[in-house]
Amino acid sequence: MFSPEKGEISGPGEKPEEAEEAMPGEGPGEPEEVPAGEGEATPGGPEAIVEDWQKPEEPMESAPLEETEIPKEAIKIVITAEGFNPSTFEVKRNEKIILSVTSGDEWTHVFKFEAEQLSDVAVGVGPGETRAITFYAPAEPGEYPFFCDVPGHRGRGEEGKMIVK
Ligand SMILES: [Cu+2]
Repeated sequence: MFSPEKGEISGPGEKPEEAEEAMPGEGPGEPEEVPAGEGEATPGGPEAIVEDWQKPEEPMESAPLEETEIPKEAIKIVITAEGFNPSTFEVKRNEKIILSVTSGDEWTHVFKFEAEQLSDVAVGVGPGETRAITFYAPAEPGEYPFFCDVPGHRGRGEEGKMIVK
C-alpha cells in the first residue's frame, strides 16, 4: 500500500526481509509502477485513464498484467509449447481489437503477425506472464497468419491465424 520513501533507513529494529527471491536469474527485479486504481472515487471526474497500450493507433505491448486488468472484451490467447490456444480467431475489418497474450508454460513466447502491416502488433511474454496490445484489424478481409517468433517455436506448431471478415 504505502511504501516509505527509500533512502532513509532509520530503524535498527527493522530488517529487510525480502532479501532473496526463490529464483535467481529471474528477469525484471524492479517493481513496475502500479497505477493507483483505488482511492477516493472522484465523482464525475474523467476516471478513464487510457494507458499507452490501449491506444490502437500506435500498437505497443503493455507491461505485465494481472488477470483483473485485462478488459473483458479482449481476445485471449495462451501460448505454450503445444501451440496457440485458440489458434484461430475472427474479427471484423477495421475493428478495434484488444489482444491479450499469455505464456502458459515456463517459456518465453513472442506473438507476431506475418503481415508487414501488422508488424507493430508484437507481444513478448515471459514464463507465465500476460501482456496485452490494442490495434485495428486490417481493412482487407482475409487470413492473417501469426506465429511465435522465438527460434524453433513456430516449427513445433506455435502458429495460427486471424480471420478478418
Ligand atoms: Cu513460443
